[in-house]
Amino acid sequence: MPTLARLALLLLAFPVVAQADQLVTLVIQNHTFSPSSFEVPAGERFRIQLTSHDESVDEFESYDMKFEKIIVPGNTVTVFAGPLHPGTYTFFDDYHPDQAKGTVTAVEAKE
Ligand SMILES: [Cu+2]
Repeated sequence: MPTLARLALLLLAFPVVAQADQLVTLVIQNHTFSPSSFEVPAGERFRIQLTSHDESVDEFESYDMKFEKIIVPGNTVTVFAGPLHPGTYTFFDDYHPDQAKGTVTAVEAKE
């Protein structure tokens, strides 16, 4: 295959890269996420920025979206997630998993 055609195919395969990632901001306080659930467009990468108002260390984690990050009180961390197929995905604070949990719902873009 000619190099240019190959390059065009490569670009088509990653249409999301050219777009700015959507940013979702969350807070954790008293080991509770706020908001605890939110929506993102399916098929797009996004970032979650989490600020901790907790008084002890938390671990922001998701098996579904494959991230894991320690967050100390007063700090802000950012994780990358997606692109996701339509559906609901969970995240939690691994140090307080029974209390601190939330969901992301990926919704198909409207035509
Ligand atoms: Cu916690």
